[in-house]
Amino acid sequence: MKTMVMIPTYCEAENIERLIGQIFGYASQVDILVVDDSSPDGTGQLIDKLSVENPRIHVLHRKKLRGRGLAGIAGLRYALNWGAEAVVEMDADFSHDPKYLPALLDGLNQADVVLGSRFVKGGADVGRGFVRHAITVFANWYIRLVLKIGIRDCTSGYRVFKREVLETIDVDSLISRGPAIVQEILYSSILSGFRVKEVPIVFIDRQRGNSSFNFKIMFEGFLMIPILRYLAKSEKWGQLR
Ligand SMILES: Nc1nc2c(ncn2[C@@H]2O[C@H](COP(=O)(O)OP(=O)(O)OP(=O)(O)O)[C@@H](O)[C@H]2O)c(=O)[nH]1
Ligand SMILES: [Mg+2]
Repeated sequence: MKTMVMIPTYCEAENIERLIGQIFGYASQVDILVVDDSSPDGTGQLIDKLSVENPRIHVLHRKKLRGRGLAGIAGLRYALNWGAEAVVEMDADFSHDPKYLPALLDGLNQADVVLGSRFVKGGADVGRGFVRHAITVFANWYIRLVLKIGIRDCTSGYRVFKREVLETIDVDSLISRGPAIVQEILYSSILSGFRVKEVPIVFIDRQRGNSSFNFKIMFEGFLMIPILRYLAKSEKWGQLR
């Protein structure tokens, strides 16, 4: 299956080269796309150099409005245009261990969307401080309650989609500009009737580089959830987007 691993980056120069090496080690058949938002630490130039050496490394430089959501949309669009039959999304900071790639890709035999999940048997959230862990647990409870979905790890950004899912939900119509894109895509996939499977992962806290997490981003994310629910209930889904 033609597979693209899409990694959004903002200041990940300390991580990205080693990560790419490990991804090819665990999943030699994939192409890798890095979507960089003009990182001031030189991540973009580093990937340019790597992509010249290896044509299976692709890079998309975004110059205007920065954001995890906007970068994700651009990356998924690129992967579809490239002809991907499966698209993996993962973070650059090693929280998403590439060793799980074979299990995640294998999950596509039973589902259309496969999530790397911290909250199913065998999964874990390791090394995060009490506050970050509590925020994640609360966010999952809140998202399940508001969106009425039976997913254990709704905030996991480590997942795989079949091409058909991304075509059906229409990535260009997504409205989230920040990390809430993760929930919007998941919810949209479920509303469209696709099967979701959760595969256990042990999530390790970022060891190098700087976090882009802050409370503004967190509150924007919380606010997006009832908006998504409202759009779905009022059958404006797809029209307002
Ligand atoms: N292109 C792009 N990528 C981003 C942006 N913000 C974050 N990312 C990337 O999205 C992924 C997740 O961001 P993280 O900073 O790890 O967010 P987090 O996991 O909530 O927080 P920490 O792990 O504590 O840093 C990483 O690969 C980031 O480099 C952005 O504005 N643009
Ligand atoms: Mg992270």
